[in-house]
Amino acid sequence: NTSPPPLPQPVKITEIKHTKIFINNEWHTSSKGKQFPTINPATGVKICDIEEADKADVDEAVKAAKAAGQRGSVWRRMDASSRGRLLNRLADLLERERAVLATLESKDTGKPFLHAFFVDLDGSIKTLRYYAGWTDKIHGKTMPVDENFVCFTKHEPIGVCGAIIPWNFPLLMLMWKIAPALACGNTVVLKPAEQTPLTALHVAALIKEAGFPPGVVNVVPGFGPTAGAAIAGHMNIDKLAFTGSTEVGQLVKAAAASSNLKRVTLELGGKNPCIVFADSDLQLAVEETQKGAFFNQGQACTAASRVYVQEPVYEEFVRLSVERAKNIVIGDPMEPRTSHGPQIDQHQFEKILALVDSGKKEGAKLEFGGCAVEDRGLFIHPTIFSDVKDHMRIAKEEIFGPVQCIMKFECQQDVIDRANSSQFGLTAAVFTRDVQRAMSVSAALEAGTVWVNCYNALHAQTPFGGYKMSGNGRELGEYALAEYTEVKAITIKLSEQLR
Ligand code: TXE
Repeated sequence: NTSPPPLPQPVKITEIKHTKIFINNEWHTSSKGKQFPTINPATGVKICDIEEADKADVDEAVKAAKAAGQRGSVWRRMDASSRGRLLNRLADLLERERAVLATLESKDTGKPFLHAFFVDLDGSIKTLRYYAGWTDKIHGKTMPVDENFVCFTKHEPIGVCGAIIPWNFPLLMLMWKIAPALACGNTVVLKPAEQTPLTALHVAALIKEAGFPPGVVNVVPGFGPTAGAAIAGHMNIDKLAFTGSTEVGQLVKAAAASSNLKRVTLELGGKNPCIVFADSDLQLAVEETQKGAFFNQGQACTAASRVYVQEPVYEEFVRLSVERAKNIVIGDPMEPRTSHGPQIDQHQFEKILALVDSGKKEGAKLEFGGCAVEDRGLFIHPTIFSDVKDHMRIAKEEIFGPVQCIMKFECQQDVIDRANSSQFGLTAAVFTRDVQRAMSVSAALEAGTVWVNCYNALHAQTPFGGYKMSGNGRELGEYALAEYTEVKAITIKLSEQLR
């Protein structure tokens, strides 16, 4: 029998189980007695109310996290290999709850259920398992110092790690933060985005079920200027990992500097160039750049938002891109055929449409889409502009919506300069069949990730992060361990030299 396995199905959820603040493995109501609604962006209907954390709740969460990580605590005394087993057990629970979590994620963000199931859940589980394997492999070094000293380093946990995450990949961003933090023995206070608290709270219940000691992970749903600012400026948070807008990235780094100089990693915006050379596999380039532009309704920091196509294949590239866009199915995110859902909220919806309008006004050629879906709330048609010029707003600003901007180029040196002329430097892509060219262009691009003949190829093993104003530090891979450890040098004086 060669028939493919049946597609996973969304789960019928009649009542959301976890809506409260999670501190010390217990559920708490808001200290201010406030709640906020979380809305399904596909329907505009409220899913449920969530207990709203503010500064006082963050203080409680930090107290719990600090106590959980102090010298002599269960967590601090736990063998590294046992920490790995706990992370793997959490991954097992994510596998068990995969359809539930994908359903919650789809309802809360509007992304198609199957994307949540196959992309977000897959990435989350793999991230956990990858860092589970690291727990007992975080080694120091021995230094051959002069005279009769022995010197070695230990990599120790930093302490309480604050995490502030966005709404575009709520579960995946949570795992990118907590998995390396816990692997290195830290404790965590995490604030999900106010638009999408559901999967973080469900995972909190699984963290308790897996057997993590109380206080090791705390989840404080709430808003940026209140709960988020309390984390960024907290005197007892030792490290902050933030993913979100560049503006807020600047605010949290300033707050970290003026409070206790907590370590900060930032993963911010992008305006990611893709360079398609005339010798490339054009069909592949069309597919990958378009998936890169429209994936997650364009709400991705890696969005392929500037596509430079070499002059001889430019017309054909535009034609094929428009053909391909016609096959995108806009609809109910729970339906298996749907490939395109709504934007997250009214604010983003309006920001995107304003940028689309600016593109029309500034003279870009609208090839496809270019407006909201009629009578359908927050849905926007996938949009393609050609003849985009570098000075236009749509070529410079992060749109964070389903808008593909296609530009023409003639020579390699020129396109590299244009690709690099941005404040951002997150990702970039090159399409060519020439290995020498792929290597030369990759070397010249100012970006933390360069994809060659592929797009959005992210792996738990590979570091991710930005040059320039796209961020500081790296997430994922072995590199992320350095962001979650302090290095201690221990120097011992011996009575005689070891020679
Ligand atoms: O981001 P915010 P928004 C970009 C994208 C998007 C724009 C605005 O261009 O259109 O940002 O999105 C918390 N102190 N990205 O407004 O506000 C907030 O509660 C501490 C790119 O949603 O940066 C949420 O948890 N925290 C991005 C998180 O910051 C604060 C993903 C992100 O929200 C805060 C999302 C404050 N003063 C948006 N204000 C990416 N890199 O993938 C807000 N927050």
